[in-house]
Formats: sequence, structure tokens, C-alpha cells
Amino acid sequence: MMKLYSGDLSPYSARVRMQIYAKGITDITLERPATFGTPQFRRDHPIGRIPVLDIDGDMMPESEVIAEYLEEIYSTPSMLGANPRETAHIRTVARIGDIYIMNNMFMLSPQSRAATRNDGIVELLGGQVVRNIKALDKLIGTDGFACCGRVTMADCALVPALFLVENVLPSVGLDNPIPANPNVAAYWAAIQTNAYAAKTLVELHRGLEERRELIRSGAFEKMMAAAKAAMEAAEG
Ligand SMILES: N[C@@H](CCC(=O)N[C@@H](CS)C(=O)NCC(=O)O)C(=O)O
Repeated sequence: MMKLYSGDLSPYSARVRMQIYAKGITDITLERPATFGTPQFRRDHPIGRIPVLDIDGDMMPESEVIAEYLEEIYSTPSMLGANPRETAHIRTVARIGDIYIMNNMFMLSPQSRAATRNDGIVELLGGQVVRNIKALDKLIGTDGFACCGRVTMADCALVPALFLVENVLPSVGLDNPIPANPNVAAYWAAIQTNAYAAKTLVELHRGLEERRELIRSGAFEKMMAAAKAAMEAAEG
């Protein structure tokens, strides 16, 4: 039985979880790794990040790689195109979600709890997100799905990406750019009514609330400091 090491608030994990739900895969268990954030996790997983797909002890990192692997081994229903050109378009839009939006949002998010916000980081990464949402507006489907009028790997990448844009960008002092981009705004309203997206969003919101509570109580700061000290001690 395969396991997906995952976390509620991890957008990259959410991308794979939405794909698992949409494909109706029931034989992959979801698990938060007990050692996540510790030197042991880094020893076991060189990239040190989730998601990781555990295939009977063979560890596969990287959400996009896992997503493509799942497409190959659970080929129906397909989250790719009906022909190579459609598949290429789906992958382009999925990359906008992953590399152009999610990656910048992920790097930007610590600024929301920084004692002193770094305006240079916010301007650089936030500017990239605004630019990339504009690009997405020109490429995204206008029928409620990102591509091809059905759930594809592009939706799986965009749902967590747009969740971060809507919920995290305002907490670093920037306006949410989604409402100013009509095609993205219409897509975002529509896809949230899709059952697989909705399930994934419940988990993301739950993770965000848990994180915000840890930050409010001061526990998150202590956890981060302890993790950093353990990592430094392990690396010598
Ligand atoms: N490119 C990776 C990114 C994964 C990633 O950054 N995961 C975050 C959680 S969403 C993580 O594990 N961060 C832990 C860390 O940075 O140490 C992927 O697509 O899977």
C-alpha cells in the first residue's frame, strides 16, 4: 500500500491530494510524517519537503513528479488531455500554478509573521504573483475548469495556488489580485463548487487556522526556533 506524506496546509501536498480525490484512488493512505521538520526527516528525505510518496519504502519526492507518476499508474479517469497538445496546455497551466504562483507565495508567506517585514522580498515576490495571475487570466478556461472543460492536473495545481493568493497575500500587506482578473475570478468562484476542490480547500483552511492559532499563541515561533537549533546541531 502506498502512503502520501502530506500536511493540511502544504499546498504542494494539496495538489496531489486533489488529484487522488478526483481520480477516486482509495489505496493511498495520507499521513503527516512524525519526523517532518527534524534532522531525521532530512536524513531520510534529502530534499526535506512534503509531499513524498512512499511506495513500499521507495521514497518519491516532488509534487509534480508524484502527480505524473499517479497519472501513469492510475490512468483513468485521466487528468491529462485527450491529445498531446491538450496535455501540453494542461501542463503549462499547472506550471503557472506551481512555479509561477505557488513557489512565489510559499517563499513570501514567512513575511506574514515576520517581526519586521522585508519590503524588498514582498515587492519582488508579490510583484511576480500579480504578473503571473495576469498571465493566467489569458490562458485559463472560461467554463469553470482550468482546461478542457473537466478536472485536470491544471486544476489540482491551481486550487492550492489561488488559495494561497487569496488568503496569504493580504497578510503581507498586498491586495489580492484575483478580483481584478475576471477570468481567474470567475474560475475561482466556479472551481470552489467542485467536490474535489472543495474537499481540498476544507483541508487547506483547517491547516491555515491551526497555523494561525500556533502563531497567535507563540508556539509556532518556539517550534521554528527548536527545529532550527536541532538542524544546526545535526549539521555541526
Ligand atoms: N517543489 C516541491 C516543494 C515542496 C515544499 O516546499 N513543501 C513544503 C510544504 S508545502 C515543505 O515541505 N517545506 C519544508 C521545508 O521547507 O523545510 C514540490 O513540488 O513538492
